[in-house]
Order: sequence, then structure tokens, then C-alpha cells
Amino acid sequence: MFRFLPVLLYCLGINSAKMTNPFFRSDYTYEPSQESFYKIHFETKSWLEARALCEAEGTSLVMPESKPEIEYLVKIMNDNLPENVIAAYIGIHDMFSEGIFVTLTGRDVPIAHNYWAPGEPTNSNNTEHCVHILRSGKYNDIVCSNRYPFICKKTLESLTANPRCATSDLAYFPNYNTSSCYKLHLTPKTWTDAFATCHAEQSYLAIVNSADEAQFFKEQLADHPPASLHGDFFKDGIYLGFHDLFSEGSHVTILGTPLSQTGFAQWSPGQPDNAGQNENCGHMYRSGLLNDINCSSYKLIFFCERDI
Ligand SMILES: [Ca+2]
Ligand SMILES: [Ca+2]
Ligand SMILES: [Ca+2]
Ligand SMILES: [Ca+2]
Repeated sequence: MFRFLPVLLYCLGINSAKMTNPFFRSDYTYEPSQESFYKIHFETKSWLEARALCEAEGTSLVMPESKPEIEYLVKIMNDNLPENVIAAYIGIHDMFSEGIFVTLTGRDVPIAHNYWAPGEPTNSNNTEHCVHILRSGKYNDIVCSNRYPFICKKTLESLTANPRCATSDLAYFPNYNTSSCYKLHLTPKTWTDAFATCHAEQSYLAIVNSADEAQFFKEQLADHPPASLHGDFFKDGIYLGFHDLFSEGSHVTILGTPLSQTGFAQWSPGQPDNAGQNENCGHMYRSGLLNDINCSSYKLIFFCERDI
């Protein structure tokens, strides 16, 4: 994978001579001593939410591998977290079997010295199955639903390059006709979660800007007929990045453009009908025509889009 890196750097306008400063995403910082990219999330999440958000960003909750790495984590915690925040989640848990702490990749905790804070792990009330790192650099087991900041990591070694779409995510593919790259998500989600998924990829929930693009989605959907989609969910179409959450009946894209000015606003017959007075999110039927739909009642497949 390393041989593709110069291509990615070139396409991102970064001097390939500066190999000491590789690029992954604008919100991740490269740490040469660890040959890895890190992001400390200030917003607090449960351990499971934190795990999922790192994954959505194409990374993983950090699984510290050495004392120097722990020292680096302590440094970025001290540099970035408010003083009253005592810890950040890392990718270690004992959910599988009490007292057997493993990483998210199922390995033993990869540090030889005693990394636990004094007296830990306590497994208090038999409810502590997730691990966070304290500002001291020591670990503590904690209730997984408690909310903490967290640290995501991606190694340089694992970095892939998709220069045509200016991302490391190989699932994006370009359509030069519409000047966008797309990623099809076949795991159905609510509009709300689909929006969050695309946002975490530094992309946006797809917006249709032309009849050509509508036709493109129609053809993409035809390649994935309902019978090919596993599970019990609403299979007629995809979510789109428009809504009328701000003002009923006034449909705008998630980028703020009135739907009437996007270049494509062909509604399915009888739509938008705001059925049940509760349809505020964008949807396209397999017919290629638009509909308003409830933002959280249905799970649909969807595309994330990014400009070329
Ligand atoms: Ca435990
Ligand atoms: Ca504990
Ligand atoms: Ca509505
Ligand atoms: Ca509707």
C-alpha cells in the first residue's frame, strides 16, 4: 500500500518530498514517532458509540502498543481535553469473558508493564467491561455506557489511496459525468444515521443535481434489485440529502440549497405529501422520482457523495 502514497500525496497537492508528513484526513494528525494518524474526539460517547464512530471514519479506537505511544496519548489528552475530563476511551474491553481484557482485534493487551491504575481493574458491581486511559497514562475499567472522549487511530501501514476520489476509502468510485464520487452503503440505516455515516466519511448524503444524476442512481439501484438485498427493510429506493426540517414544506438540501435550485426536483406523483404530518426527509424511489419520508421510521440503503 505504501507505494500508492506518493500518488495520494500528489493528488492532494502535497509535496511528495515531505514524506515525513503523510496525509490521511484533515481531522487526523500524523505522529511520526508512532507512524500513525490520531484524532481525539472531544465529544463524549459511550464506548460502543465511540467504537462505531472511529470505524465510520475508517479507523479504530486506539489500542496502545507501547509505553511511548501511551506517553503520546497522555500528551494529546493534556493538550486538548478540558481539565475536568479525566479519561478517554481506548479499544480494550472484557465483554467476551469477565477479566479477560482484549483489544478490538481480539488480541491480548499488547504491553508488558503494569498498565492498570492502582487497584484496577475493579469490575465494580460486575458492570465494568470497557477500558479508558486516565491522564496518568494508566488504564481503568468502566461501565461501557458511561460517556467519555475517545481517541481514534490509523496506522500509516494501513493507509490506502483512492486518488480519483481524494480519499483513502477504496469503496468510493467516480462518475465524471456528474463530477462526483459515490459510495453505496448496503447496510440500511435511518435518514438520520445515513447522514451521520456520510458526515463521518467527510462526504455528504447524496444530492441529485441533474436528470443525469437521477438516472445514475436509478441505474445503480437497478443493479441492486430488492431480491439481492438481505434483511427486512424498505427496499424501494435510497435516502437523499434534502429535508424540510427547518420549515414544513420548504425542501432544502443538507448543504442549504432550495430543492428547486438543485437542478433536479421531480417528485413522484402525489408527493411531497408530508404523510402523517411527519415526513421531513428526502427519498428517491427506484423510479428515480422524489418523495418525502419519515426521517427515522425506515431504514434504507443510501449513497454518500463527495465532489471530485
Ligand atoms: Ca469487567
Ligand atoms: Ca474500574
Ligand atoms: Ca414535511
Ligand atoms: Ca411522502
